[in-house]
Amino acid sequence: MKRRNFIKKASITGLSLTVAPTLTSCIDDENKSSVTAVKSAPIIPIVVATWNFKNATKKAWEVLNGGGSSLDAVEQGCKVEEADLKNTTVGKGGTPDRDGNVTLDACIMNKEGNYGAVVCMENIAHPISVARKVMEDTPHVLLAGNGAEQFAVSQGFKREDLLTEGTRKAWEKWKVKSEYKPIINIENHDTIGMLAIDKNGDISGACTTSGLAYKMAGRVGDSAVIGSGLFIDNTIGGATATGMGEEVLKTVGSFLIVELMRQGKSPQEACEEGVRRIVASNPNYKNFQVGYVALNKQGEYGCYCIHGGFGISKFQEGKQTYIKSDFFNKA
Ligand code: SD4
Repeated sequence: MKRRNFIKKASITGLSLTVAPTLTSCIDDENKSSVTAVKSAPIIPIVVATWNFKNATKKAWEVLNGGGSSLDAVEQGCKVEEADLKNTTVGKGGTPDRDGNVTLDACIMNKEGNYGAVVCMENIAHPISVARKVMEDTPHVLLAGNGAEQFAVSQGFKREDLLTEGTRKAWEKWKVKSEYKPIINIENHDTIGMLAIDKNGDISGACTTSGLAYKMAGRVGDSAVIGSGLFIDNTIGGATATGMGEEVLKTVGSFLIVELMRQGKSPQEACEEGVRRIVASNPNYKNFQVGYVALNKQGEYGCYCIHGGFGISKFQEGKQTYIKSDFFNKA
């Protein structure tokens, strides 16, 4: 029986859904089978993140396992990727815009529903920590450009050149043709969005990126915009996104997914609906990728994307897993 029919039937017959197995379209790479059976009690702590960010989820897990808050876990986890020069879409070593400037977007959201973000910030290697400062130490939620950089410096962050030898050379090569053509899953899609539930059962999230490679100067994507790249509601769960930010922004993707979970959808069903909204309104979907991951307060997770190749990393019960996401475009 199809899961949706099962749910329909179950609600008509009054069957309890809390003990029913929830099959997701995520595939556990190690077990080669569908995962995420519902357990009656949440299995926490747990951290999930976009892509195969093993080191980041490991760091977040260490924080959670040591009794740390989900907020500390997502900040510390994301910082691992921001510091990794091999990751060319996050933090230092991120790919620059068309003019050769590395501009970073990041946001963080806590269990109280507070949010802090920086967009289009240059010269500061850890935008996720600046975003947290914006949330905790200013009366605002979002600082942009020079203002964000100045605020960071005033808080003790040091200015540094974020362009590396490798990203500079790649940009110079790109300039020869100056073609703006994102390549699905390759050039532009390694943003880290992370969701964690700590031992107290509280959820937080963070998202950090250098955005689309060779974007126009001043371009801001979804990652640091509340409700688009990230949304957290501690009574429901959270969602985060990676991929073509313009499409996520237009559908307010992460907020949509959390609201769908509020209405009773599983994280998997909500992610699938989030992707369908994009595809339904955009015949051009074959040319770009969007991937979502969601986590509810029961510790259930789900992920879905437009094209194959996306996956999520998870750390739960002391074990790390990479989970391949199912996808829409099977043609
Ligand atoms: C953006 N969503 O700026 C980001 C890009 C991304 O991996 O996810 N890169 O549109």
